[in-house]
Amino acid sequence: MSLSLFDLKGKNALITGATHGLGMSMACGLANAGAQIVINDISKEKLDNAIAEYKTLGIDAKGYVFDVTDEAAVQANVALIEQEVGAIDILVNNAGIIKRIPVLEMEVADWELVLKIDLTGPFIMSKHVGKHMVNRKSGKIINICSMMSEVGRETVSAYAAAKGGLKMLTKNLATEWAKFNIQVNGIGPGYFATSQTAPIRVDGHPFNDFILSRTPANRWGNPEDLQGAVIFLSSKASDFVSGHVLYVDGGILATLGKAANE
Ligand code: NAP
Ligand code: GCO
Repeated sequence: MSLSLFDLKGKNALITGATHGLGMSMACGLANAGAQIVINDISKEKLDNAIAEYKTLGIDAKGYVFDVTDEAAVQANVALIEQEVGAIDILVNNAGIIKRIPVLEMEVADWELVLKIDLTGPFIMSKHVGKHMVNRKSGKIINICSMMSEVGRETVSAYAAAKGGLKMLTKNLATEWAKFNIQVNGIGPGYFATSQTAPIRVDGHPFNDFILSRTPANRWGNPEDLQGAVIFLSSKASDFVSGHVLYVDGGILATLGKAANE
C-alpha cells in the first residue's frame, strides 16, 4: 500500500475557525501532508496572529476573515479564495461554539445562536464550496461533529442538537453529492484539551475526573490526535468512504465505563 494515497500535494484545504485549537492542529496536519492551507476566522486580529504562528511552523497559510453564518460573506470569500488561491479541494467545517446552560434556563436566542454557528454554518459553507466541487466533479468535505452527535449530557442540549444534526447533514450531503465524486464525512472528537473545554478541564473539576475515568485511554485528547483522521478523510485513501463519522475519542463511545475504584 503506497503512502502516496495520503499525499495532499497540489490540494487546497479550507479549514474554518482554524486560528487555534482543533482547527489549527488539523490545518497543520493537512499542511504537513502537502496541502496548501487556507484558514478562516471571525476575528481579524486572531487571524493575523495565527498566520504569523503558522509561519513560525514553516506553513504558508492564507487567511480570510468572515462569519460562517453570513451567507453573502461566505459566497464572496469562497469566490475570492477560488480566484486567489485556487480550487478548494478540501473543506473542513470546524468553526463552532458551545453554551453549557440547562434547558430550563436557556434563552431561545442562545439556542438559536448555537444551532446557527454549529449547524447552519456548515450548511452554508458546504453549499457554496460544494457548488464548485460539483462543477469539478471532485471534492472532500469533513464536518467536525462530536461525542454529542451520539450521546447527550446535561446542559449541552443546543450543542447536542446541532452536532446530531451535523451528523445527519453529513450523511445527506454524502448521498446527494456521491454522483459528483464528492466524499462527505465527519470526525467526532472525544474530549480534547482546547480553550473550548478549558472551563471543565481544570484540575479537581468533577467533570475532569469523570472524563479521565470514563475514557479507556484515561486522558484528554491532544489536538494532534486528530491529524491522522483528517489526512485520511482528505486523501485518495478515503475515496470510497462517505457518510461516515470517524470517532477519535480514546475509546469512550465503546464502553459503558467502569466502577469508580475498579
Ligand atoms: P474553539 O477553541 O472554541 O475554536 C472554535 C473556533 O471557531 C475559533 O477559532 C472561533 O473563532 C471559530 N468560530 C466561532 N464562531 C465562528 C463563526 N461564526 N465564523 C467563523 N469562525 C467561528 O473550539 P475547539 O475546541 O478547537 O473545537 C473546534 C471544533 O471541534 C468545534 O466545532 C467544536 O464543537 C468541535 N469539538 C471540540 C471538542 C473538544 O473537546 N474541544 C470535541 C468535539 C468537537 P474565535 O476564537 O475568533 O471566536
Ligand atoms: C462538553 C464538552 C463537549 C466537547 C465535545 C465532546 O461540555 O461536554 O465541551 O461537548 O466539546 O463536543 O465531543
